Amino acid sequence: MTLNQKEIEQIHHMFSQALTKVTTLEALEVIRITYLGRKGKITELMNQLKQLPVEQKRLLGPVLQELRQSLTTKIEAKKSELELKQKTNGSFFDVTAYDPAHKNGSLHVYSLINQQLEDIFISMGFEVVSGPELETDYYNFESLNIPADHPARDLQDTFWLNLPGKLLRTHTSTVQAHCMEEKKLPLAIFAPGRVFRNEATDATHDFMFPQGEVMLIDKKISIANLLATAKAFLQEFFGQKDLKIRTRPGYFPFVEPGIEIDGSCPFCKKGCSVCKYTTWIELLGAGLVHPNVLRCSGINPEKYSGFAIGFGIARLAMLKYGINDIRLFHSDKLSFLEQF
Ligand code: FA5
Repeated sequence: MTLNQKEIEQIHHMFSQALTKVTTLEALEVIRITYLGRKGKITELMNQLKQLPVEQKRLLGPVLQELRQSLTTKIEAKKSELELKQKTNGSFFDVTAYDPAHKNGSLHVYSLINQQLEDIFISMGFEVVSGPELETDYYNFESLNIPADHPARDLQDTFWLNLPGKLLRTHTSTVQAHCMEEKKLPLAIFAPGRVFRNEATDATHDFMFPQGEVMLIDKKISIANLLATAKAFLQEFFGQKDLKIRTRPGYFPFVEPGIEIDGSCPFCKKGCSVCKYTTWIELLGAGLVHPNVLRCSGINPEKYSGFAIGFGIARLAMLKYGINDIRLFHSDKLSFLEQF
C-alpha cells in the first residue's frame, strides 16, 4: 500500500479506538510502542514517506508530523489519567473542586427557632397549624371579642388594605376562630406565623415579626393546665429544668382572666442586664378563652373551656441567642446570618 492521506486517517482512527479501551499503564505502553516505537506504525510511515516524490513529501510530511504529535499528546494525557487513578485507588477525587472561599448556607434563625418550637409543642400533643396573613376584620377582631368601636383595637396599630374589611393580621390569635370552626373538639393547636403592625421600628419593635399562638379547648380546662403548659414549654425552650414562672394580671379582650407570664431569668440568679436586674423576664401573654370567643365559634362555654397563650417568636429568639436588635433578622448582614 503506498502512503496516502486515507491510510494516515485509518491509522489515526485505529489508534483512537485502541486508546479508549486501555485501562492499564502496561496496555498503554504496548500501544505507544505499536504506534510511536522505533519499529512502530508511524516510524514505518515516515520511512515510506522518504520513498515518495518531492511533491507528495511536501503534502504528506506535515500531515504525518501532526499525526505523530497528536498521538504523543493523547498518550501522555491517558498516562496522567491512569497514574492518577492508580494513586487514588480507582476513586476519582477532583482536587480542583476545593474552593476555600466557598461558604455553605445555613438555616435562618427564624427557621431554627420555629423548628424548636414545633418540636416542643408536638411533643406535648399539639398540632401545628397556620392561618392566612391577609385577614378579615372578623377573624382579627370581631371573633376575638373586639367589636368595631372597642378601644382595644388601638392596642395593635393595623395595616388596613384598600379592600373593605381586609387587613394584614396583627396577631396569630386570628387562628383561634379558624380552628374552632374547622376542627373537632378537643382542640390543641400551635400556630406560628408572621404578623404585621403599623409601628415605628426600633431595636425591639418591628412592623413585621413572627408570633406563636397556643390554644387548648376541652372539658374542664383550667388555669392550672395553662400554667403547667407554659412552664413546661419555657423550661424546654431555654433548656432549664428549674426555670420558674410567675403571673401578673394582663388585659387581652379574648381571654378572661388575662395574665402576663414572666419566666425566671435563664441567664442569671441575682440579676443581669438581660432581666434589667429584676431576675424576671416578661415572656408570654395568656388567659382562659373568653366565653364570648367560644360562643362566637359555636362552642358552648357551659360544657367546654380552654386557654390561649401568645408570644413574640422574635423576642424569644433574641433572648435565647443574645441578639440585641430585632431588625437584624431581616437584614442582609452576612456576619449576623452566618452565626446560625
Ligand atoms: C398579642 O398579640 C396577643 N394576641 C397575645 C395573646 C394570645 C394574649 C393569647 C393572650 C392569649 P401583644 O400585642 O402583647 O399580644 O403581642 C404579643 C407579643 O408579640 C409581645 O409580647 C411581644 O413579644 C411581641 N410583639 C408585640 N409587638 C411587637 C413588635 N412591634 N415587634 C416585635 N415583637 C412584638
